[in-house]
Formats: sequence, structure tokens, C-alpha cells
Amino acid sequence: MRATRLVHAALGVVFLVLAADPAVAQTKNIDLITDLNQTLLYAAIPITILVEAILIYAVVKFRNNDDPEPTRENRRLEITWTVATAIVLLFVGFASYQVLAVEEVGNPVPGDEERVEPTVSEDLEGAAGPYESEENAVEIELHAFRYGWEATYEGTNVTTNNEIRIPTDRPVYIHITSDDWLHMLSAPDLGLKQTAFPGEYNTIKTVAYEEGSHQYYCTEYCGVGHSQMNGEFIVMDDEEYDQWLSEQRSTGNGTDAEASVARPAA
Ligand SMILES: [Cu+2]
Repeated sequence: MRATRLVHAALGVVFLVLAADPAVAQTKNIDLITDLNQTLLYAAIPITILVEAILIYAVVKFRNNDDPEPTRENRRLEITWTVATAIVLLFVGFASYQVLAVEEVGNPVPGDEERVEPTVSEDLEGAAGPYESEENAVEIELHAFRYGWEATYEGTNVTTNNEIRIPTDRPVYIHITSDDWLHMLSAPDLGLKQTAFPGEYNTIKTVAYEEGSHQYYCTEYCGVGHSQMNGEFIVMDDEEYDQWLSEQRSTGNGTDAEASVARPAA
């Protein structure tokens, strides 16, 4: 009776986990990451239940066994769990590779012949430009510094401090570098994370699906101002974005988020 109830409770938990629908995907990046997480649950949940069931069974069955005997060799059992483990690892490896091989998660590779030259201000290695076919792509150069962020929008001198604006439904390339030492951009809602190294660029690629505003953080401890090194990721409607950018261009400056820290002159 009690066992049946336990099984029902376990099945209920499995059902809830699988039925829980993640919030609307904000970007292709977070979409890929949550999908992989969901796929891996199909392997993780049965394994967890199996291991726990064997554990509980052994504890109950052998609770009064004061004179245990060592297990005898069982070749069939050993082959079974070796093969089963191999299958699980292959499943996890294959599922992960499907996601890691996508540029939005694994990062675009610089130097690809089908890419255009990245729009960056400094002669540093590491930036990957958009594909020739991505005519509507947006490029942003992002400088991290103690303690803030400055974004420059491709081909303009429009800059925003502690604020990054991107349009929906267009490939976005963000070339990140640092003015001093290690920092890291992390926008968890959007599934974006990348290190800012001094003296080189790292490019992250994304496609945003939904308009909205999301916090981003520095997640590499960089000094006393680290905890204030946050900013706002603003995903704008495609047309509004173009309009905003041309307005900024005509006034010759960008908008600064409140309490922004200006990037020190080099
Ligand atoms: Cu930092």
C-alpha cells in the first residue's frame, strides 16, 4: 500500500517536471540551452529513480543482516552496467554536441571565409564578423572596464553606457573586449555569457525573439566596484531600433543608463 503511494508520488513529480513549460524563449541562445536541459532530464530522471529504488530496496531488505556475504562475480551484470553507462554517456554527448556546435552557444569562429570583416575599432584578434548572407546583421563593440560597460554601434560613434540595445529577429554580433583586466558579460535571461579579455575580442552571437528589458552582470570578480558592474539589455522592435539608432546619430551621442560610469579616456 505504502509502496504504491510512493510510486504514485514519484510519477507525479516526473510528470510535473516534464510538463513544466519554460517561459517564452527570449533568444535563440536560451532556447537551445533550455531544450538541452529538458532532453537531458529524459536520461537523468529514470536513472535517479532507478538508483534511489535500488538503494531503498537494499536498505529495507538487508536492514537486519548482521552477517553480510561478499557479492560473487557476475559477468553478465558487469557487462550490462558498462554498456548501459556507455549508452547514457553517448546520449548525453550527442545531445550536448548538437547544442554546443551551434554558433549562438558555441560562439562564432573568426577567420571563416564566408564571413565579412568584423566592424571593430582596434586591431585585435578574435572578432568574428557576420556571414555574407546575413545582410541585416547588427554588430556592437562592447568594452568592459573598471567598473562599467561601453557599447559602440557598428559604423557609428553612438555609444551607450551600461546599456546594450539590440533589435528583434536579426542576427546580433557583440564583440567583447576589456580595457583593463578580466570581466565577464552575463545575461542569464538571454542565455548570453562571455569573458572580456584585455587585448583580444570574443564574439557572441544571438537572435532575440521578444522585446523586453533584461539585467546583465559582470560575473568575473574584478575589484571593489564589481557588484555595481551591471547593465540593462534592451531588446527593441526591429524598426524602433533603427529609428533609435538614427536619432542618436543625428544628435551625435548615445543614451546613458542612470548612474552610469563613463569609460575613462584611453
Ligand atoms: Cu567586472
